Amino acid sequence: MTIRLLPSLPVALACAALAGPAAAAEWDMPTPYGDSVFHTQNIQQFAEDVAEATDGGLEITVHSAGSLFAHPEIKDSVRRGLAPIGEVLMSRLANEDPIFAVDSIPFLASSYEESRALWEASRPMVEEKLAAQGLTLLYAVPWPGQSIYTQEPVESTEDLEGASFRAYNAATERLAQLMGAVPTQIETGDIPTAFATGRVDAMITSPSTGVSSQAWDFTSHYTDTQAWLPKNMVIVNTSMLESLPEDQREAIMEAAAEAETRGWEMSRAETETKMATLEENGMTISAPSETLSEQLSEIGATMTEEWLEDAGAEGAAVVEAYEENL
Ligand code: PCA
Repeated sequence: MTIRLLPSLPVALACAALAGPAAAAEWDMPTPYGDSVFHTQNIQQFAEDVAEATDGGLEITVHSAGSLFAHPEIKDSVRRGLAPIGEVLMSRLANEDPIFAVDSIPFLASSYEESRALWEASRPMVEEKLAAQGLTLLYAVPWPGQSIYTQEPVESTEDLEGASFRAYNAATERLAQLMGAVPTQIETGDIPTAFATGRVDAMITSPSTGVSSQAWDFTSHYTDTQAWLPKNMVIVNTSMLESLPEDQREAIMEAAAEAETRGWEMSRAETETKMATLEENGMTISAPSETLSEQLSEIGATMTEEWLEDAGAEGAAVVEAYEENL
């Protein structure tokens, strides 16, 4: 007697037909920032849009606040396919290529209009650099402008000399050094503890991060420099994207384009509302003094020069395209 281990072809086909449509794909999505942050809320909406457009065929589960992978590991986890999709601060990849840091130079692009022009000028190159690593850029959204948080009023960079200054990328480290402060890298979730334990005395970040970290608990002055708008970007593992059925791929690309438009609007709206929250909680909001403005724009010029030197012909091409877009 022969024992048949495999069902005959007709039986296999019948089983497949009974199983109905292909099982839903489930994607885990690591992100660095907390649930109350507008970037995360935008991503939640993106995930809902994808689920809806695919009739539940592609479910994206968002793991916020570095709960699945810590911020420094997110890009590599997506590249290696440990997570199909994730979010990172673009300028955190500056050590791989200076192009990723173009949005973190003080006063190169400090309004939403300039920031948009810079993004249009730099996007193709960012996409190319990511593609070389098997990654596809889905979209990018800026944080509101970066402003200074301190205990005491800041009239000039001399007031920050020797201060421990919280940094979140290479550019904020360099900025701290150029102001005579001492940079320390701290993730957003660790900001309150870093101030409470005296590891840092000052920081530069958006009103959004000021509010999500309750900056009024450990600083009292917000100096409204709005010096640059660094972006978060959502990236996907290209081969995992390509392994999806075409309609699901299209659903992702469409939801991503909507998330980009929505995210830029959310960011712009946050600048005012979150500054108001800082004020309601007792922080003093002030415009930078003339001296501070001059000093910071000089530092911006230095950092632009350094970046251009670093980024070579590619950097020059991006800045040229940016100026044409303005
Ligand atoms: N918030 C993030 C990046 C820029 C921002 O506004 C942070 O402070 O780390």
